[in-house]
Amino acid sequence: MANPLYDNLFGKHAGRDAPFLHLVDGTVISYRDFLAQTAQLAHVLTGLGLSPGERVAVQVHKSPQALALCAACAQAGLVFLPLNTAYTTDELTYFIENSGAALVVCDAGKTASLTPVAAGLGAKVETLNADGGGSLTDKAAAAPDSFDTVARNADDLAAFLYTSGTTGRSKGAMLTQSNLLSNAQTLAQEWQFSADDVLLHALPIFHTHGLFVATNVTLVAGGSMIFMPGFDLDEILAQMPRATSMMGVPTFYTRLLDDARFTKEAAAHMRLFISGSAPLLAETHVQFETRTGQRILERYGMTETNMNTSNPYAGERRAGTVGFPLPGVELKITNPETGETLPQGEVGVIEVRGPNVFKGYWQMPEKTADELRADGFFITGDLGVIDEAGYVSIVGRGKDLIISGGYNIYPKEVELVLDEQGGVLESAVIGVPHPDFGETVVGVLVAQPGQSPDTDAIMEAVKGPLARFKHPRRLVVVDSLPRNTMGKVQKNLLRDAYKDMFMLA
Ligand code: MCA
Ligand code: AMP
Repeated sequence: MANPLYDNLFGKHAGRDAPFLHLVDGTVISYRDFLAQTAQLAHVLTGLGLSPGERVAVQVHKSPQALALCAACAQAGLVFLPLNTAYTTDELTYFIENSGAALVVCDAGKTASLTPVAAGLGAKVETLNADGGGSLTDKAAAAPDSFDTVARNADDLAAFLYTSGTTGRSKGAMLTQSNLLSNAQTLAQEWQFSADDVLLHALPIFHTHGLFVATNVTLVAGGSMIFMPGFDLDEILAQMPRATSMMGVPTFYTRLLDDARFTKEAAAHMRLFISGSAPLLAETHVQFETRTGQRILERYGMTETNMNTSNPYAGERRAGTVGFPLPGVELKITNPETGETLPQGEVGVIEVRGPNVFKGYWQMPEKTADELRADGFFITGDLGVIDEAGYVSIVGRGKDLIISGGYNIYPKEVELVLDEQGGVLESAVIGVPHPDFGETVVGVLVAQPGQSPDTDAIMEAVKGPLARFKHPRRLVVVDSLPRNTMGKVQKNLLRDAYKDMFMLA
């Protein structure tokens, strides 16, 4: 009987009294205690009648119990489906329906809106609140603290993460046990994580970055994490002297640099700062080194692939690049029209292949075929170039995507909502530079003839269908959208017209 993911991340720590989680209130949770809670939760999940391979949709605040629920899904052979806490009921309804989740776990405050959705699908609902209380942990408290791990194969599904598309609805990226495990093992080695590492963990645990990269790398190495509910600058600065490493989106680093308390001394105990999920400006990299004497290590990944490239731990961490393909990952730059591999130095679409690449999109064979080639290469939609030394740089996006503070926003999804609003003939949603979030959302509206859209009412109306981070930060009304001869909206011209909107003091 074996379950590679559970055995190699969690099971191998059975009985260890070493710390796994340090909470900001001073509580320390050992591996032994964490695994006991995991086992109790696994009993609850199987007691609810869930069978291996079924999906568990989870929209809960970050807590040790939420992480134990993820581990319990691995131990019980279930597919973990984490969901952004900012998602609205409209958004959640789609994810629950599309995934065919057998269980929905949410905050008690969400049960009234989600119970009817779940009931319509025959799914059960349990609660898990920000403080770790709720029906799930109540039941777990009475369960045995050891559990016979359910056997799974390396190729079995371990997680579903929804990622939006340039057209239509979100797609459930199916990640296998071996996708997650192989990447975590590679990263732990590349970044030289050990049992002595104490990782400052301020990322959410509903995305690849905080869940699979930060947590799984720590588990592979047997280190510990300072597990913070979210990004709190004061708390990060207070905790840094006892941490060795941190992973963050670029906003973490620009916020640190904006604070005079962040000095070389404040960072002296840290051996590694890692950035990803969005482009780190070369300027931020340089400022960081000037301030701390340390170079941020930038890496590049995607929900569908986990991590693909990384700057070297020991060699030169080159600003503005995402480093080299990870061991086991093949990366090529191709012509977007023909799919032909381009010579070194030319800009094209980044394609990757390796044990990290997902199995496909849940019940979307056409979308899978569009992006995942039969030979195993995944077409990322990112535009890149490889320099003569082999460093990969991301120079743009072939896909229409905005990344705000590390969260992805697909303009199409916002445009569909804006187009429905009173007085709006059509809309174009663009990303423009933002000092804190890197990029932010601007909606450009064209009025119906003879009408003037009420932008305040529109900002109110988007709250139902769209999570807060997707809301336009500004709406502008124009006479018409610029189009090329094919009739396609020229978003580059709009981006250029509004590029200084948030940057000028
Ligand atoms: C919060 N808000 C945001 C964002 N975060 N709006 C746009 N973009 C955001 N990222 C909203 C809040 O709801 C609030 O709205 C207002 O903006 C100000 O929030 P603030 O307090 O400043 O934000 P915060 O709570 O401090 O959060 C900012 C953050 C957070 C720390 C940067 O967004 C974050 O943790 N981002 C990390 C995301 C991440 O993990 N990405 C990885 C996915 P109001 O004013 O109305 O209340 S990508 C991935 O996994 C791939 C594979 C990869 O490569 O890593
Ligand atoms: P997600 O869909 O959340 O997995 O986001 C993946 C996307 O984030 C990638 O396709 C890139 O566009 C972007 N991304 C991740 N890491 C980096 C990075 N270091 N530099 C630039 N873009 C990045």
